Amino acid sequence: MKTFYSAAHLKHRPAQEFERGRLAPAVEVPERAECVRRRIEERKIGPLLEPSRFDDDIVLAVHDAGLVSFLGSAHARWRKHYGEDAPDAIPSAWPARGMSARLSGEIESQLGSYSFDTATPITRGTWDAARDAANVALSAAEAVAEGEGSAFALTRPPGHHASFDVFGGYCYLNNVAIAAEWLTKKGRSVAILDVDYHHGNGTQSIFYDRKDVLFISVHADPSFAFPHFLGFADENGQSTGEGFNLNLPLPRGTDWARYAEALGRALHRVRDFGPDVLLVSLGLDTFEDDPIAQFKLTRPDYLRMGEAIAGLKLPTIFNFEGGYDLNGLAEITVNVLEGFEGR
Ligand code: FKS
Ligand code: ZN
Repeated sequence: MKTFYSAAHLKHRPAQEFERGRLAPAVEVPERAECVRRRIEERKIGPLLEPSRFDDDIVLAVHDAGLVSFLGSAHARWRKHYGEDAPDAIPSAWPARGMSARLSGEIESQLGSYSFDTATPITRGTWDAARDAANVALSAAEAVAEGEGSAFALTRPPGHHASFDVFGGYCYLNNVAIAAEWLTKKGRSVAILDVDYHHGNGTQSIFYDRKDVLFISVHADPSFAFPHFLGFADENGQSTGEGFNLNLPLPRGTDWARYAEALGRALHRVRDFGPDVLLVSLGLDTFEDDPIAQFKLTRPDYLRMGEAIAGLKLPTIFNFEGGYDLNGLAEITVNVLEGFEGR
């Protein structure tokens, strides 16, 4: 299958994030996408293609114009405020309960208003990387709309935690949501299957009141896992979108037997819905050796995952999200693609 990839992701290299009350080395690093790209080439999965450039219109069909212009100018404004060699921008105050959500032009005010965590630094190159990741996802969607049976969008930074007007969880723009929106504008119905360890709160919220985009997520129960505040089993969608959101939260220590059962339910729901296109938010942090997650999937399980998704016989776009074990990441990612292709 075709893989879309942009070297622009290399410009996004956050140094640190807050972890357990301390600044720790960031885990969402360029080497993640680089090791996957190398293995795609070694295993001859298919051509590696640069994305086309898509207009801002499609980004703005998903995201708030204020968020988009903030992200585009944030680091320059941060440097203006704190000096040319200021480190990555990390928010430190948010408009929580009991405060006004008034937005001032001040950089700290905007950083807090548009974000939900401390794990998502804005660096000098973040915007270029995030904007081209959207192009990567859109290019994969375009390839499938033009008749490819499948495509892989090797996006970085990831996207599924970014909502209409809030970035966070290592995500700035919601690549999968932007691709899904583009497909619906081309008249296609879309199912999004999110298999990242973490709930795709951004994607869920963007499509929560819509029935032309089905959102299904299999993830670690938010009662113990990030993003903590969304992803519970009783979130089913609202108004016209009621019944078109399905969350399948799983406990700590989930292994393939338990995972496969949930995945089976998810695939069943996709089949019932009968979309024109399937978009997979492909997070690989369900792996047993993942440093920030607590599921127990093993290397061969990812072949099974790919095979199970192939069973739907739908035009399918795989879109890279999380996954942090740099020893296993390339192999398990490509296992999903090879399992899908029956190789
Ligand atoms: C403090 C704990 C914050 C953030 C976890 C983010 C997970 C991101 C992801 C994505 F796919 F978006 F990359 N943990 N350091 O894996 O869901
Ligand atoms: Zn994740």
